Amino acid sequence: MAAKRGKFILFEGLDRSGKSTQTRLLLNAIRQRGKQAEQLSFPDRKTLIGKLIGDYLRGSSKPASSEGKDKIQIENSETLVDEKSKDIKQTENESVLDDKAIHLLFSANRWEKQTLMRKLLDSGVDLVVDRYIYSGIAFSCAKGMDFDWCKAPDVGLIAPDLVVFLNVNIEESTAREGFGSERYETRQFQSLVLKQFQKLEKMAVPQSSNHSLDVVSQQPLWITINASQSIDSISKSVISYYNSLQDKSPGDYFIFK
Ligand code: 2DT
Ligand code: MG
Repeated sequence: MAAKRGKFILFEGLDRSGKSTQTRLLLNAIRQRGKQAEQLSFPDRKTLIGKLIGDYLRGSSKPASSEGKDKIQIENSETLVDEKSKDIKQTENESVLDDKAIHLLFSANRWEKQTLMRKLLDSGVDLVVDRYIYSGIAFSCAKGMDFDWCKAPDVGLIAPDLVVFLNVNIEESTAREGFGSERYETRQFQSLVLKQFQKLEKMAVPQSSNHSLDVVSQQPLWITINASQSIDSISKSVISYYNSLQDKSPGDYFIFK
């Protein structure tokens, strides 16, 4: 075990907000100092659970926005039998795509990485993570799901030391190359997700005005960065926040409550 545990930095934001780029830049900056750092991304599509999630995200059906979408309509007319059985088949096929089921899979995908994450942190390795708990809550609540229900399966997970929320203008992010290829990537849904992220931001511990993070806190610190700035200036401010994080001992983590 190392004398100091690694730091856990999380990037959150909408699709195409620059998370992957900033994750890579922070990782490089840490490694250049001779410190070990590893990158994790959620969902981790390589695990068995992650493969189910990947199939779901690549699926063509649009995000559900109402509870009970899978309720089968009862019809009396015999001419509707074919339509009815189509409905039933679709419901069977989509049972794996139920909003609650997929939410739990995203959470399970985090739980299956906990042992590894603890081991890395305790041996002094920094973790730079692309999406985690907050995406889990924001994307599901954007479908109209209950906040407490969405939060519950993640309670007990190791929480990050610092959350960097890359706040992007939706006009900009949805126009970026590659946007629109996966399930949640519609402008309308992204704006609902953004509202949820803004709620989470209000609940989080804000950055202190003097830019020092040595605040005694029971929660990770949340930094919102304007993601329309240049890649370089975003990266510079991320690194300066990283530099001001307090050292902690192995086993001493924030736990998501
Ligand atoms: P990427 O584009 O980053 O691969 O994410 N998502 C993610 C959820 O709905 N719940 C979660 O818990 C996580 C981690 C965000 C794919 C999509 O999955 C969403 C976008
Ligand atoms: Mg994406």
